[in-house]
Amino acid sequence: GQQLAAQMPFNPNKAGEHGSAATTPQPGATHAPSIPAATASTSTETIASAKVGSGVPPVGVDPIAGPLDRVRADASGQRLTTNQGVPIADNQNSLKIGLRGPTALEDFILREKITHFDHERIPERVVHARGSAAHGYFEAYQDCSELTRAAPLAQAGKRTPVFARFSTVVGERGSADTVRDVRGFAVKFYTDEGNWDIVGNNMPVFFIQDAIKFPDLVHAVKPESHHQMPQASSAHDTYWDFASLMPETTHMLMWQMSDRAIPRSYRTMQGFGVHTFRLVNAAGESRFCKFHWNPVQGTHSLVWDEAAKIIGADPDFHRRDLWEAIEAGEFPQWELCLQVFTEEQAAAFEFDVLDATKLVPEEMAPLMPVGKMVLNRNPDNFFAETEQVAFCSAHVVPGIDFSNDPLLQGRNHSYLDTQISRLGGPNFHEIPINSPIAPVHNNQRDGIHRQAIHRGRVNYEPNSLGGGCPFQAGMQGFTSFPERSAEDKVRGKPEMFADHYSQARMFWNSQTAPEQAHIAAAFRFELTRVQTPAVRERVVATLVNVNPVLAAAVAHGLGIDVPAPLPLATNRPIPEFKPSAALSLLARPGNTGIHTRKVAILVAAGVDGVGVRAIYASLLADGAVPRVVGTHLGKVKTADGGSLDVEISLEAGPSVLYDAVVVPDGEMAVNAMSGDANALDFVRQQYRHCKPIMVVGAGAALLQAAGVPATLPDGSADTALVSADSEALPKALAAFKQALAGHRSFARETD
Ligand code: HDE
Repeated sequence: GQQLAAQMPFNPNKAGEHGSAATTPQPGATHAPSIPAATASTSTETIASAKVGSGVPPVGVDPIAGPLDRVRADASGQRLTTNQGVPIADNQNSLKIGLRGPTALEDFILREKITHFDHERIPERVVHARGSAAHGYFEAYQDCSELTRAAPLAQAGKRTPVFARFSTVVGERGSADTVRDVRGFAVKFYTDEGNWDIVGNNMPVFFIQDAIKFPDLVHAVKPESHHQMPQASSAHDTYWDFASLMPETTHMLMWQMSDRAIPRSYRTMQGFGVHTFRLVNAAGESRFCKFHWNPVQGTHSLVWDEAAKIIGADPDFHRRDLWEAIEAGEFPQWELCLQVFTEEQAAAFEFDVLDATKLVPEEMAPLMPVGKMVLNRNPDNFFAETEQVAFCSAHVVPGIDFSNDPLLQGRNHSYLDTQISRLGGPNFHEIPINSPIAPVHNNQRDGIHRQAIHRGRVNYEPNSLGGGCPFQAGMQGFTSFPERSAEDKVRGKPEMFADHYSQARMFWNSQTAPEQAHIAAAFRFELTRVQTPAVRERVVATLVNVNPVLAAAVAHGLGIDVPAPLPLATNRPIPEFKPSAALSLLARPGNTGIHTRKVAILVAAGVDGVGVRAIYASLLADGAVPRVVGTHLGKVKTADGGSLDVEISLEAGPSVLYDAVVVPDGEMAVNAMSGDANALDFVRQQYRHCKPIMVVGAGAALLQAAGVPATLPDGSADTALVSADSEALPKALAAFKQALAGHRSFARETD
């Protein structure tokens, strides 16, 4: 076959038509050099079978790069052509009847170019429109075949390529990153048994219990239909009207109003599959499972005032952060943990595991780390990859199966369905980013934009004319777990679904004091924006059922009395859950130290240049990202007569874009900055947002000029405010780095 294919004419733009010849790069073909040369010349088939299927590809090699190479375009050294490959002589001028005359309809070059442009946009995702994605791999820690047949978990060290997309839910495609919202956390595994998607969020529960309510939820939270406001925000009447009339949202509201909704980075979020899934092993035995992704970088969130300001300072804050970290070789990693429990255990829980508004506390079923995901390559093209990727909760592989969670069952329909209008037809699985590495053979045919050219006349099964191929895989293939069921067909939900508050209470009780304060402030903010008093009151009446302190704090913020609690929807005894430390964001500091933390070093003429260089080098050596920030670009004169290059100005790089600040020594510089509103705001905001600050020598005067307190509000020492004179610099730097690794000093907060 290969010989035959090699003799065939080869059209590099239609590689898919030419069998295995198409998978071997042509002599002289230039590909984006995103993978090591050794693999760039390996055929897709070899990569798919040898590298993905059976074990461990060489370190740094990404098998998905091979298949994608086939469609990568590289115009370097090439002449400009039409879509038909016709060379274009003049791309500046349309064809006219006389230089000042009308344009000729004959100008096919003009018409083709404009027509294509007219159709460049596709509909954005109905939810999760704004997102960013990256390639990487999943590496299994161990053989999990006792639990599941799932291919990526088949053996220790096995690597499976992945593509992960993070997103906000409510905002449009061009909206800002740091809005208060749930974040999507979707991972596509290109396994050797087909594609498996975990389409999760950064919160482990959801707003509603049944898919039939999803359009109502989304209509309520999206910009209001008469005037399309507000953008990318839940702080408006229709959302809270709906939420307060659906008390099942309460637990999720607690998460949504927590700092989880304003992550510092996509890299510092947890991910959750949310629903109960099934693991099925080769013997057909099944256990329930929840999927958790825990960031090796630790969890870390913004504070609200900072998040709101970043929307203006850099609307691409999260997108840029992910992109830059990967470009810098700081590959973000997450551990995949399975939370496994049996049907018998589930039956004994005081909640229903089919209810997506409930989580399984880690104390009731521990997490088992089974592998890690490493994101190590940015996409080549946003549209081709990040925009066109199509995730689907129903994309499972042998070894993974669904539970009867009515939300999940509805999702399994929705995702494929929505792609048909978003990506324009039923063949979206052939778009390179969506096509599996595992071979695809079936009798599905035709449809808009079909890429594959199926040979022969057999497009049905069973057949004898095609030798019975493609044949059913039998027990090798996907088999649904034969769950027993003999029930009436009804519309309704189990009684246990009616407890809406016990886990919301558990969440509240599991938060640290600053986290609780942030939740109360978030409710206050959102409900202050709500204009209908009855809606505000109904939300507070819901919160009374969660915690009276929370309800009182929110009521106070709204200037209302605490209303009577909303009636409970069940007579069943309400379970009491113990606080779970794992539910606090502060429980996972991470182990990457100060890597990728951005530190501003404020400079002006007369700054201590030697000190700045030493601090810069020391931060850089430990993996942080220092930046010299001054009033304007160019050089500043240093105290010793030398000069420093300013990397960004105070205007373009305001405080909120940095995790910490250093004010170096140099009296003249500090005097100048003490009269500069941008510099004063910079240190004030660093302080207000609880970020580590280091002042050296005269630098302390800038804090005084800005009115930054020298101690914590209770009078005790502020360990995140490090003061050094130039002699003690190494010691001060060590203390500063420690504070930086610990993120923030919430004890300062007076918001
Ligand atoms: Fe989604 N959701 N969803 N969702 N969802 C979509 O699919 C839907 C739900 C999630 O980066 C859509 O391709 C229904 C829960 C993510 O491309 C759509 C229900 C969770 C993404 C859809 C839910 C999610 C989506 C829109 C309730 C966390 C973005 C575009 C029954 C476990 C994936 C698209 C990406 C996207 C439907 C609820 C996560 C319309 C009907 C619960 C991360 O199909």
